[in-house]
Amino acid sequence: MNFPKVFYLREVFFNISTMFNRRDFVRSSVLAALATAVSCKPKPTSVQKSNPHSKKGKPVVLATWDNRNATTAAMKALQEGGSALDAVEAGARVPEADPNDTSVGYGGFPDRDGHVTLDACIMDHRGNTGAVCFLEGIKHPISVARKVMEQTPHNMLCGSGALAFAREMGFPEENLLTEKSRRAWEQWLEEKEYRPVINIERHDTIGILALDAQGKLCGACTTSGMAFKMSGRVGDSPIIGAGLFVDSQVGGACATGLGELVTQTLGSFLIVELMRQGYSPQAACEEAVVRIINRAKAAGVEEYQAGFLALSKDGEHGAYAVVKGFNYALYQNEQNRVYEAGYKLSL
Ligand code: SD4
Repeated sequence: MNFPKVFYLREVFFNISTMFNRRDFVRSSVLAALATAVSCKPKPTSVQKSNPHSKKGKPVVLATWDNRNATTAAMKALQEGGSALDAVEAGARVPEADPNDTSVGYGGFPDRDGHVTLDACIMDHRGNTGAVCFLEGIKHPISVARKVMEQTPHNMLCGSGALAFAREMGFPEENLLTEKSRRAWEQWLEEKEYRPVINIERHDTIGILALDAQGKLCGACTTSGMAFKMSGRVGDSPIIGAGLFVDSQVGGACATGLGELVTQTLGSFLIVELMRQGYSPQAACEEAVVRIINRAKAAGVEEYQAGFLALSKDGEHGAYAVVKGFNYALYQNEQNRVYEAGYKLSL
């Protein structure tokens, strides 16, 4: 049963007590015993299922896709005495600066009007959050998101407000549209006749989680979003709970893939809450993928991908995707490796 326990029990009580019309004390004692039995029922073993590559051990850095350069930078930050927050920021800045990564920062594919617009968020081990969305002309939105968290009373700044804040904080403005991305956009204009298409994806967004040796867990997520999106479109990546969620007492999770579906299911928050209820990181990721598939069916979305990563406070990880092709980088026990994630649907 996937309902949070409290909600589920409340429903059980409400339905049963209405049926019996609150008749007598004996019956309510039976109900109490029944409820206790439900709550003590052992969890099915599938919720404790572990990832075949999962180990325990701190420190650990986990990132979506083959972002081994990012996990290296994050681990280096930790080894040099930086915090888990420094680590995820350092890691996220690597693909942001890479002109060949067409899903993140500099060189990201533009929207359908030819503008590169960026989304990012960051979350620390205390539960503080910062985010920017629809930001143009700044190569490192993750660092602007961190400044939002640390220097403002707000969670998120958007568009021209985010840009004005970035300028105020001294971030340089640059043209982020590379020649390669401009050509890809022009070709898309010819083929797609300027129609918004929901399932165009390149899938290289980075979500990154770092757990330091002291057990502090932080996360970051940064993207240029869906390629050739409508102007102003914001995906899941800068939305706390959707593209990223962290609770140092439990674990963290991040997402990549079709942002509309990830946002509609609040996938990262869901995973952390399932881990809080005793799900392993792997089982929690698998459940989040099932929710995505159900949502896609209901919305009539046919071709899509979404993938999740989860990291527990003990350093155990999980990874799962809708379809084949999602991989991730794990830096743990002095090894920096890429693994293929499991997936639910075979095409
Ligand atoms: C978005 N989730 O904006 C992002 C896209 C993505 O790899 O993950 N691409 O919907």
